[in-house]
Amino acid sequence: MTNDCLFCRIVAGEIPATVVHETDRTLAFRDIGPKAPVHILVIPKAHHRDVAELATADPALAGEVLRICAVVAEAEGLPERGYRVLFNVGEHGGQEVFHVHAHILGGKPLGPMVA
Ligand code: DGP
Repeated sequence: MTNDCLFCRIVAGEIPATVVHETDRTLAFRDIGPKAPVHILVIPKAHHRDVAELATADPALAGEVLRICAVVAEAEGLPERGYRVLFNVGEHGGQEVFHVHAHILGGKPLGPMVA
């Protein structure tokens, strides 16, 4: 837990969030500014800056985050039509919150990825 990290504070219950799934090591909650009908963030509870740092420090936990993405997508009914999972990394990647999070986006056609 780092006191100045927004998502650590959500994990600690200090900032409210609409939680859709929780395990010992992960938390999934709805994005505050959804970019699609379904927009959920999946995070490890432990603080890691981005997915590269997480995958290096704790590859099992990185895998667990991906597994939870599949679980949450299933619970939201997304697999039939498809959905997107993405990680933003760093300034050029558009990362704004420096506690690694997977975005799950779905519920409408998302089209091709654009830079
Ligand atoms: P990124 O650009 O990849 O760092 O995405 C950060 C996301 O976090 C962005 O889509 C908006 C979301 N977000 C920011 N603050 C909050 C918050 O306080 N609560 C929730 N639920 N989502 C937040």
